[in-house]
Amino acid sequence: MRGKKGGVACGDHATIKTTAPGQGVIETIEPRKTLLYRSDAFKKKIIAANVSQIIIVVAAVPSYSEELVNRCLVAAESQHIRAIIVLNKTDLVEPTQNAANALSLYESIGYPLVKISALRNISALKPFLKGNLSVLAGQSGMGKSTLLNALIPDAQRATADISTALDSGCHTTTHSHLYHLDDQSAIIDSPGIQAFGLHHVDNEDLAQCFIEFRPFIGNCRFHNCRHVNEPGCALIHAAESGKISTRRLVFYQKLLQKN
Ligand SMILES: Nc1nc2c(ncn2[C@@H]2O[C@H](COP(=O)(O)OP(=O)(O)OP(=O)(O)O)[C@@H](O)[C@H]2O)c(=O)[nH]1
Ligand SMILES: [Mg+2]
Ligand SMILES: [Zn+2]
Repeated sequence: MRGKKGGVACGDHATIKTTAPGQGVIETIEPRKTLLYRSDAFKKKIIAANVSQIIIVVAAVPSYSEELVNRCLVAAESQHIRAIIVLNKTDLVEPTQNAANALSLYESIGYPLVKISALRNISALKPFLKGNLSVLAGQSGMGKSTLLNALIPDAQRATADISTALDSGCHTTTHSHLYHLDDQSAIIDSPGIQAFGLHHVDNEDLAQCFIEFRPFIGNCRFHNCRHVNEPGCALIHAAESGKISTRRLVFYQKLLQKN
């Protein structure tokens, strides 16, 4: 980039002016189709530009955070980015079982849940990659870079043992990198994320980002219902009658307060 720093993200399309053989400067960045980012009150952190799909990578070891999964889903929905959940490390059979049970909720509301072992077999994921620009996102240590290496052995992404003492990853990947899979498909490996700020998602738009809430929105007694404790709330009623999950409604309400 000439002059202004930053501004360009992995996945951007740019026009470049060559200044010397093998060298150039970015002149312009084309308008973005999507922008996946997180934010707090002070700054925004871009994860990737122009992606059509986010692949949320989770594993039973180290334990994944359901809150982070929910936050990734909200960020994706707010940008109309397709989301799928990959449960990695299925070779760790016993711990994986609990995770699979907990994640079946997301499958039931419409998100594909793809179970793989990046170390042994990733074939279940391959059909989802066709025709997409995907980004691998998730906590440190879930196996994003291991998965990328399984897809593209030449990539030789650094991976690292998880620090089991802390039950967390150790932030091995520090920079995003895009890899082409074929003419129409590419995938981005990104650094592990610990916290996913959603300051940029307005409270009024939040309920729409919970896809299974959509059929009920608009049916509340009050048109400006926040779906917290209002009488005649269609979402609270839907949760009480088992049509939507209380877990997700509670998470929505929690997010509403924080934002
Ligand atoms: N048992 C098992 N271990 C795996 C699997 N996939 C990855 N791992 C291990 O998990 C650890 C972390 O993997 P990474 O690929 O570095 O994780 P990452 O998500 O890229 O982590 P960051 O770059 O820090 O965000 C490594 O020790 C991997 O060998 C798997 O399918 N099964
Ligand atoms: Mg990595
Ligand atoms: Zn309501």
